[in-house]
Amino acid sequence: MLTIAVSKGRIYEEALPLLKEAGITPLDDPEKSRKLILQTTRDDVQLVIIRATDVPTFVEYGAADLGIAGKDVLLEHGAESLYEPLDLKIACCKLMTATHKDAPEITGRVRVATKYVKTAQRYFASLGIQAEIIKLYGSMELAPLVGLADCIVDLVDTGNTLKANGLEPRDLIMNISSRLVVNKAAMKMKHQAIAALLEQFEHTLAQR
Ligand code: PRT
Ligand code: MG
Repeated sequence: MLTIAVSKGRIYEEALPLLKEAGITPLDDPEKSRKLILQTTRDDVQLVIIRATDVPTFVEYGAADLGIAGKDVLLEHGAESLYEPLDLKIACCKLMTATHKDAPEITGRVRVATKYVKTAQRYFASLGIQAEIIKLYGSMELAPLVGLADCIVDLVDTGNTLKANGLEPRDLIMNISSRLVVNKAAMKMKHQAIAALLEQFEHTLAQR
């Protein structure tokens, strides 16, 4: 049995066509069902539905053999403990700094609100900017508006969320997409099944 960890929402939606090409169609819809383990049209494959940020943890500990996770989440988790063999090029967006439309350029010392604490720390350190990072779990856009931070580090897709809050994107930290991750022991123990699945995904991606 192969267990694949996936989060609900955009990653699941965009992963479905890829899974389908590999003969994997879940028997329940996670948006409607309360089931956390989904059987699929393949007897040897099941999905576990978890929070996006928990995917690396499940795969690292072998609770799932494979997982699909955003590069943002993997960077923050520290992905040395996982194999990351494939860029699935789904759920794409940009990790960026953002601030008030008329805020001055960031130099010297800066206060940054984000849920990406490690990544933000690394980014500002690489620029030689002293950053005080304030960890938030959501609604980052609010922070500059109420004086909690000078800027934020967050994911940007259309830019509409920033715009609606009078903020604008500033610097690109990294282009983000979702990656297939694999548990290291599973890669050895279930090599044939995992290699076949990887090949199928690669084939589908090459045709896009
Ligand atoms: O939502 P929940 O708290 O359950 O968890 P999550 O936010 O970690 O999960 P989810 O499903 O929202 O995101 C999962 C993954 O999708 C992320 O880890 C990214 O790799 C990827 N992804 C791609 C995005 C976006 N695009 C995105 N636009 N994740 C979040 N956003 C958010 C962003 O944080 C901001 O609030 O959408 C807003 C910006 O969108 P625009 O279009 O207004 O710019
Ligand atoms: Mg979200």
